[in-house]
Amino acid sequence: MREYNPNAIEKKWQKIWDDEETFKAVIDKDKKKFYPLVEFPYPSGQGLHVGHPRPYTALDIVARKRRLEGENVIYPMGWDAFGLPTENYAIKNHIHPAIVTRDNIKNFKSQMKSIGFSFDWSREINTTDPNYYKWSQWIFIQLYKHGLAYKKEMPINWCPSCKIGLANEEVVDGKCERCGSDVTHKVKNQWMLKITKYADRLIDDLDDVDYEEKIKTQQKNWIGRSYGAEIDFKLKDKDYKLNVYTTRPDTIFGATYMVIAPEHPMLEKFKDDIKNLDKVKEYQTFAKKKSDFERSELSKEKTGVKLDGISAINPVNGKEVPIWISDYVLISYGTGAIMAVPAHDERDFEFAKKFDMPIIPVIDNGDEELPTISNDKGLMINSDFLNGLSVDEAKAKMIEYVEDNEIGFAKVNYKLRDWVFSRQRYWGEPIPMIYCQEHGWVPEKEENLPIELPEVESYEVTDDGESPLSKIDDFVNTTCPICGKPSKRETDTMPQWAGSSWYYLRYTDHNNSKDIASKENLEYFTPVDWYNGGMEHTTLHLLYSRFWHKFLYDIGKVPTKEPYQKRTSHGMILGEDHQKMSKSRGNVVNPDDIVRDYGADTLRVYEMFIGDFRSTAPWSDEGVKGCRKYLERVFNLYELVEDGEEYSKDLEILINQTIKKVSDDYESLKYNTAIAALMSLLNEFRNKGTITKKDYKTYLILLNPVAPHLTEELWEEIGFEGELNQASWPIYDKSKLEYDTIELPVQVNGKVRTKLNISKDADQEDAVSKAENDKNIQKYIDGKDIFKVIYVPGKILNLLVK
Ligand code: ANZ
Repeated sequence: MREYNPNAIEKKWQKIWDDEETFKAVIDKDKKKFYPLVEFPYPSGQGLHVGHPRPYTALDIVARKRRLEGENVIYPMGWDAFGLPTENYAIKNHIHPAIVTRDNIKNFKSQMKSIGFSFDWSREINTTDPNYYKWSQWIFIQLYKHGLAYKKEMPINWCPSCKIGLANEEVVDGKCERCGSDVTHKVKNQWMLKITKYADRLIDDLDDVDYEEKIKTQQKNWIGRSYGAEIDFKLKDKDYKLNVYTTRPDTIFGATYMVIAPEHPMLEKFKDDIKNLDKVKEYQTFAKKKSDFERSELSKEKTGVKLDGISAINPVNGKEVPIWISDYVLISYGTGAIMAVPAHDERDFEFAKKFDMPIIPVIDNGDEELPTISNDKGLMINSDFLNGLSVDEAKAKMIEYVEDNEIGFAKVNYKLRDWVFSRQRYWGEPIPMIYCQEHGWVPEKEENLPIELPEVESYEVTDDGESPLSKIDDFVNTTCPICGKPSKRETDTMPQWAGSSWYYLRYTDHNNSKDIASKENLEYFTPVDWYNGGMEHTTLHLLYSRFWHKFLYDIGKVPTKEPYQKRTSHGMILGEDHQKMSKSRGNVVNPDDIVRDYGADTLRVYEMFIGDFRSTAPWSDEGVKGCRKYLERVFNLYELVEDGEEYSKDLEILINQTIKKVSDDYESLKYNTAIAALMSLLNEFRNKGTITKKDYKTYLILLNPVAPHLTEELWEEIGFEGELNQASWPIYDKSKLEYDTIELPVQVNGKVRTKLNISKDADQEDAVSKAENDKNIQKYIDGKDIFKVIYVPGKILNLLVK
């Protein structure tokens, strides 16, 4: 066996691909385009991690295969480079974040190149490049002009340690996603984007795309559309209506008390009437410390304070009901107030039990214990004019009733909140807005974009939580684009999600200085045909970018309603100890080491062979070695090759089957089984001892998408025409997918006695003579007379004997 030296081979081919711009995508209207996309990374200081190459290799396989099938593939890569870790690193080490970013990108890029991805590097983008973020700012201005960006005083999630406002999505289990500190609340004037205006379309248009079902479900749940009603409860002896949102207007006769959020404005308004105001205030302070997540946790012990001195009237029966404040009602959802129906709602039930409130069932559910939650089958009771109706009928009737009596209306609600778009940080896109005493907020003139980040001495957030930009007079002081009078610039920057909300558009025309991308390029290349990314981005990035895309579609900038035709996701790669890889656990595997010690092709094969692509998989050094061994055997396969322009006769069917399997599997995320099929074909080659050139050629092409360097090298070595990347993907012969021989059941007097391996087209004479020579059959026919033969070729042979 000759020695396989991947490092030399890999460097050689990477250079050829670079020099020849093999993977550069150019518009060619005669060819079908294919746009696969993987999430561009945040270029962190740690460099590439073995988790990164998993999706990159997967779609690289599809990209390479599709090119061989004659499609025009655009497979781009870039850098999502704004973000806190770089800024924090810059602060700590006194290096400009732009320099940190540049160095990190350099490292990431060389790592990626060493793995041989077929990215079109000529289209590389970087979200921190002013030529890129100019267009992020431009999109912001369009959003503003269309009423989709606005400033609002918001109780925002606040991380006291990062000193930064967090979007709901950045709060995980009540803690800051980045640093793990407990998140509190703070009122801030923030730029908001009205993603809620797109809530319906973000749900309904999921019908038109091919996303994995779990991704669709997560998006729908996140948007959380629910159908219900808003109903007014008058305060007793006051001219004030307390408005509640309920999805269950049918249960209103069971509303025995009300709960308002501790932040509800009614509390301020009636502070003179509330006799226990001290207790109320104390509770407000207590609630402020918790995140929405903690507050709405089901299992949590219920807390609350009953308002002393004010109460409300149930509008359908005139009964007086007490009002409580409790943190399980959130100010940010519905109206911030609820009618509590303890008989049919779990939280209300727990609360009522704890504070001894009456519980009145209004749906007859037989003997089931309260609270009955899934009560769609029972009929209404204790509910006056609703009695005897089904839940659905009662809902409709109640909505009609409240509308007729002008005490409410039908209402659709969404869990989705508008997107908090401001960050009081340095390392982000400056929000291109100017505040003028006379004209209020005015967008910067488009011809002045980009508004570049100024050089600063210190990136530290100010203690009052304002952006470091607020301390730079040169930046802050400007003039009003309308009247020219001295005005002040916005000093907040955009969140990390801005640049990634439209990057896939920029790849199609990344140098365009007049537009986000030209119409022609967008029309040719978009939408993205296949986007693979992590499940952790389903409710953040994926939703945000769909929102921006729909907006751009509405203003005529992009040709399609949806950015991504298909979305799949991959599982995480764990450490050898089956734990998430992390520095502190010491179980991190560096892809550079694998490339150096085993070769990039081995890394690629292993990353795909590690297990089902959608599932998490633990790393194993043994597994890596196994993949390396496999490639060594491929490297030595040439020994078996003899001349021959056709497939070896006895391998023909297996090869056709393998072409079919590998082709199908590469397209359906079953990379591991495709590789297994190639490994077993290799074994058959070895068993046979010799193979034809055609056998070899097909094998190299099938393996090429996974192990591109090695296969190119072998292709060149044996002298096949051109480079492998210009070859054509093999097409299997449908008539040669099954072996001719079948297992033919043979019956004697109607009972199956054996199965014969026989050609499926064998004639009767042949079949009978084979049967007569079979030991199992001889037992039953010896000394007897075959008086009749029933034979259905390929199905059955029945011998009738006497
Ligand atoms: C009465 C009722 C009876 C309710 C019943 C439920 C069951 P979704 O589906 O999530 O939209 N709710 C309304 N606003 C709330 C807030 N700000 N904080 C906490 N809970 C709130 O849920 C809507 C239901 O959640 C509403 O319907 C309300 O309780 C509660 F048998 O009203 B329901």
